[in-house]
Amino acid sequence: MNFNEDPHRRLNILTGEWVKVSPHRTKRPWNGQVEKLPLDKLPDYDPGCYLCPGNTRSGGVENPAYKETFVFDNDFMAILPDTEADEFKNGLLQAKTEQGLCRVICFSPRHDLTLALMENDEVKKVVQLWIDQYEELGAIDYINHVQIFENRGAVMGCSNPHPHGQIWAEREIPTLPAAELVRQKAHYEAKGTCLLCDYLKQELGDGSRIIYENEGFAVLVPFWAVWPYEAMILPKRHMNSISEMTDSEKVDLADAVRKLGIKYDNLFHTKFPYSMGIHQKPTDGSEYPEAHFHFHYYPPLLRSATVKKFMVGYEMLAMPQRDISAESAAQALRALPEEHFSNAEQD
Ligand code: H2U
Ligand code: ZN
Repeated sequence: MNFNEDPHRRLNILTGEWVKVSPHRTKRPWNGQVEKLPLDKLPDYDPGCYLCPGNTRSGGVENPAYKETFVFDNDFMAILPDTEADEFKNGLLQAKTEQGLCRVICFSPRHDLTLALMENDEVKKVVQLWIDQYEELGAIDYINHVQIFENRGAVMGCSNPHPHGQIWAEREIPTLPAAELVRQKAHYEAKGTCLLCDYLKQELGDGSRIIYENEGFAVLVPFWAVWPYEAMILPKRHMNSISEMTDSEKVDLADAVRKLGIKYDNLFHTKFPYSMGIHQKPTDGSEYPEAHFHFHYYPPLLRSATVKKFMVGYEMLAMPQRDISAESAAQALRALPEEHFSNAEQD
């Protein structure tokens, strides 16, 4: 089977789902077409931004004059801490109450920055904040899962460019991380080894889908990527959660997050939109030795700063499909500079 010629399907080992790959539709990995749109130059402080230091949010609360990172309880939580446990069953209809809380994390007081444009030690503070929040929220009795994520860019439905992420912490383990844990556990029980440790060993040996690596982390396009430039960040050491990182691993994670962000932005000379998030050990008190923490990045752009991939038609009705192969996407990202284009242009 020729990965670059033959239509085929690939297995997502984390979910058990398949993705269709139609590589013959794009013979060349990278056609070099880049629409260079002018980047809207943002001010470093926006008086109308609800995340900037000192500004007032919708609920009337004033943000402190924060200097590094800042966390607050979301003023419009999607799940609430005081919802009582309740179940509904009527014939085939079922429902359950959800209990939890939502927080917003500002990565920087600077309105105009992004993770890709911040310094490594600043991103390391974001990493530390993720760890602190995971531990603090995970310690709450009824919180069994902490989902940390970032949703970036107007195409992803994010209206505020101020660098920020979110956390939803809740009683139930949500469906996607739960499905990945089932697969990781099955592998662990059958083979006695970690699924993602074994996968990473194979990817590092092969190299064709590796985008970037440092001592502690690998950044790669998963073999089963669905989104054109989908990526994962994986620790090289088996760790169940972000709490287990050494100080140098925190530095390496910050570096991996930055480098992937820079390469993404450099791909189409834009603030590359994406949703990213961390999957790790639930906080229900169980051990989960099979869990290998990792980041998923799901970016929608396909060919330029404005042409995105739509998950419609066949994909909504049948299964996901992609044209460019995971290997071509990784090759394009690997080849890009590790300096952000906006800094390079200033030099
Ligand atoms: P996005 O990451 O999708 O842009 O969401 C930002 C969050 O900020 C969103 O969940 C919250 C919204 O509820 N928010 C506040 O908590 N206070 C505000 O004053 C505005 C927005
Ligand atoms: Zn702002």
